[in-house]
Amino acid sequence: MTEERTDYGFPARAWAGIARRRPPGLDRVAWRSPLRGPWLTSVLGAVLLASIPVVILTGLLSYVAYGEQARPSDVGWLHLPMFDWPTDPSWLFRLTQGLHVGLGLVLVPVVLAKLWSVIPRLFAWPPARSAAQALERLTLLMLVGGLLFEIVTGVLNIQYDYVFGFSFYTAHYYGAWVFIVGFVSHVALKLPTMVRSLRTRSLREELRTRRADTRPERVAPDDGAGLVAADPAAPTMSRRGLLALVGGGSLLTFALTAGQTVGGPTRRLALLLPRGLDSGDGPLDFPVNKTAEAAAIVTASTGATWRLSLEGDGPTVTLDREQLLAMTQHTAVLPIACVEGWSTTQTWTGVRLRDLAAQVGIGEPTGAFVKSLQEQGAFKAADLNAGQVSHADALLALQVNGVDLSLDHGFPARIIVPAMPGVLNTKWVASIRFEGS
Ligand SMILES: Nc1nc2c(c(=O)[nH]1)N[C@H]1C(S)=C(S)[C@@H](COP(=O)(O)O)O[C@H]1N2
Ligand SMILES: [Mo]
Repeated sequence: MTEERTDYGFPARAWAGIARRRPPGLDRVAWRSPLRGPWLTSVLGAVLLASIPVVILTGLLSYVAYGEQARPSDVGWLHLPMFDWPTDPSWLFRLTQGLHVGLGLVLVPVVLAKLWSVIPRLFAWPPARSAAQALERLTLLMLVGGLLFEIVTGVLNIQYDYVFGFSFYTAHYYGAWVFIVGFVSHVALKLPTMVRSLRTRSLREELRTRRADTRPERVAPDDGAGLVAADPAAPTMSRRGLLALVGGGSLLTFALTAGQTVGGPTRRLALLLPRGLDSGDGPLDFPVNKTAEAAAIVTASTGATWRLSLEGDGPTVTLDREQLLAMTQHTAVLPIACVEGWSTTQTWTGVRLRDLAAQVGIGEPTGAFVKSLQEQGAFKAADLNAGQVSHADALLALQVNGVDLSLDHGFPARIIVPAMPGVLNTKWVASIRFEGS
């Protein structure tokens, strides 16, 4: 006699045993909120479905914008097809990165509410009833695990809290792919349910319903996906109240973040931006990513003995700051947009990079490698692409807002190029090697 088997291939009797042996405590957890149900989950899901692709796309664009060199490690076959990051419009990276960080933060309350809305499913026992369901739950693990990992690493990064012993960049990138696989599978599996569930109630009606009139969702016994409480408690808030709470949470997050990009007095509100608020006097008062002290830049090396060395076709040319100031100066209003989400637009003056390339016999630069005086740390060098070296507003800045750069902003000279990620705008430049002809 052959024993009956489940889809897992387990003997049915053994599986029935596992199913019966619910871990202690699980059945005592009673999820009784009368608000939970497929409609509520679907409303939150629809918001995330509309917005998360923007966060994913802008995140992947950030990877492209960084270019090859800024990456601390090789990501193997997850490498994306690359294109040269453009220089126009100059606010491009400010927009894409601001959206990535800003929208990512604003969605946190929505994500938490959605997790709350499906939590009974987390405690479902047995964990899966068929092979298909086991696979679905694996994609859920990638979805939820990946998302929480991205939120935690992302938030720690903008807090400058590199508590983890691995590269933020690599971890956030790998985590993103785990999440993307989970997200795409989840949408593919659940989209029909979401659409169906959204039709079961009217949002407008729901926004008019008071707590006293709030009733559990009515669903077919096999269609509630275990979300609707079997024994619902009396409502402590309406669905309207819950949506307002989530929306309010998102608005508050927005208010505490937007200042980091809007700037001016609103920057004081940007509590999620722990950059020092006092970063210099008057024209120099805009955020400093890393101070000269933190980068171990010694004042001696930036003083009168400082020389810029230029390499290209032929012998190396060295220039001091006076000689650079004697060259044609160009002024451009350009943003610094940091990967951490903050940005600021300032008026920079200095020598065009293409004029410097001409000094070493390169009439048509196709790239440049910039090195800083900085000896340690991650951002001490950068590779610029052809567009970035040859743009008319691509500068080796000597001044900002009409005054000499401060040491913290990169004195004696720093790179500033339109639409380039903040990190590549090297401060305390020591040398530039131009490629081209
Ligand atoms: N040498 C060097 N250049 C650097 C950095 C650095 O740490 N070292 N930080 C970069 C980063 S991440 C940003 S966002 C900008 C910030 O410029 P700011 O401090 O003048 O605002 O400088 C870039 N240039
Ligand atoms: Mo940055």
